[in-house]
Amino acid sequence: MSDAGDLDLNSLNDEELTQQIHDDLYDGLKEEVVEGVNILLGRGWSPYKTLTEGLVEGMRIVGIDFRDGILFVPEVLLAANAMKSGMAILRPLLIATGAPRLGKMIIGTVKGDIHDIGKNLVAMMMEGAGFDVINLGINNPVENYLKAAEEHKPDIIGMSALLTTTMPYMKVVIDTLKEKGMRDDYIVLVGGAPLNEEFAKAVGADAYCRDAAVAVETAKALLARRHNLLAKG
Ligand code: B1M
Repeated sequence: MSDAGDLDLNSLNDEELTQQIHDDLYDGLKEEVVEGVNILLGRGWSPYKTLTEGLVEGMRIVGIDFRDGILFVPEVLLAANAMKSGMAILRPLLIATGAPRLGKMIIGTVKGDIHDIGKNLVAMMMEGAGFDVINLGINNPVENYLKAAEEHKPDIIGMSALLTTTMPYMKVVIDTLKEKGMRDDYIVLVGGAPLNEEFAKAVGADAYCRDAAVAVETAKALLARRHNLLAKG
């Protein structure tokens, strides 16, 4: 899509550079994406603005062409790797906010699903907002959630699914928590592109989170509500 070879990214204005990052992400050009992200940060862009307008928007475009059969798995994998390199620069900046510690969350992508960019982004934003986050990675069977819940005693269990074929597994996890009498010990948040509020309700989650920023707001609100309820006895 782009001809990034001998282009001086510094010579582009913000709008052109953002567009170029989208193109470089699309082409899986890791080093160029990293350079673009660093330039935007150097120009005073916040890590969050850089993340959403530079990287997430770029990946949205990749998703459209993947859906339409213009891009295939190998190309999308390269794009995902370029995205992750950009995220690696932003992560320490997003989590180093010095926010007071609010609580603990475990989060993982469910069994059968290996998509992890959105889940990692949620983990980063939650850390930045003051949550301790235990990231369980991808392809998690229910046992992993149970083991991590027992070991880390989190306030929140987060689950991510990007496939219509894997999202029903969230119900397996929640039903197992119910069977074991553990469901009410946790706030369960779910997210991922194919989900919606109705689905979250149907599987018995506490809330659906459309994106990472909503995940942070929802976690804070539900945790505050829980603390109030506990205080009232
Ligand atoms: Co996949 N893939 N993929 N893929 N892939 C989708 C999801 C798809 C929609 C593409 C398409 O057709 N348009 C489609 C699913 C269709 C469907 O189910 N109806 C699809 C498919 C079909 C597949 C394969 C089956 C392809 C194949 O092999 N033929 C295969 C499945 C592999 C598997 O999991 N078993 C596959 C593989 C891959 C790659 C490995 C190539 C790669 C993943 C790399 C990686 O993650 N490390 C990949 C990618 C990159 C995508 C798209 C293009 C982008 C996903 C992404 O990273 N988005 C995706 C297209 C799309 O989603 N439109 C697609 C950016 C990210 C920031 O957004 O993940 O939505 P998102 O996360 C958001 C919110 O959803 C929310 O917050 C995040 C940040 O704002 N959120 C949460 C997410 N998780 C949350 C958890 C929470 C809260 C909020 O917990 C509290």
